[in-house]
Amino acid sequence: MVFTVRLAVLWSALGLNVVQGCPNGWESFEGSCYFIPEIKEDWSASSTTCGLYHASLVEITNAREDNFVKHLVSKYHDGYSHDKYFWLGGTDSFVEGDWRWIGSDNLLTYTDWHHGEPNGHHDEDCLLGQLSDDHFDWKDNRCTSKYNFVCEIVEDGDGGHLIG
Ligand SMILES: [Ca+2]
Ligand SMILES: [Ca+2]
Repeated sequence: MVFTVRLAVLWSALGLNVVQGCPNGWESFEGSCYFIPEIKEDWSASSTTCGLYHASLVEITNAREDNFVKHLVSKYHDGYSHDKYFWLGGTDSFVEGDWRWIGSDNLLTYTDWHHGEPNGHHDEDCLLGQLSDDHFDWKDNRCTSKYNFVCEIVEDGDGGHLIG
């Protein structure tokens, strides 16, 4: 896994475009590529790390993608059973209550908030996915907590995956 990650970074560093498919170790779904690095970081560092792969923290825009990400984190959870929290790309750190995706700056349209969330107001400005039994839903959380996270490379306009 470490080798494939380094290879993906190397490709990015060389500015090569992957015309179809995803870098080794990344999973493909409806034109995007997804990856969960084997590290835990705070939200900002997670966002920076995804950027090293020329990706962003994942942006979930519909129920299909939500379901795909649920399966992705469930699979990761099978290997690391204590890991059930994953940073997602949403934040309201700029304007309280104005939730946006960090990659595109779009407002959240589709949401999957856990009952009663978001509830942290100014204390919780980052979007956390929580895996519990058969559910995967969202809560706002303190951005400084360290968790796993999901990176996404979005397909470019020409139908290829722009990497670099
Ligand atoms: Ca907030
Ligand atoms: Ca909360």
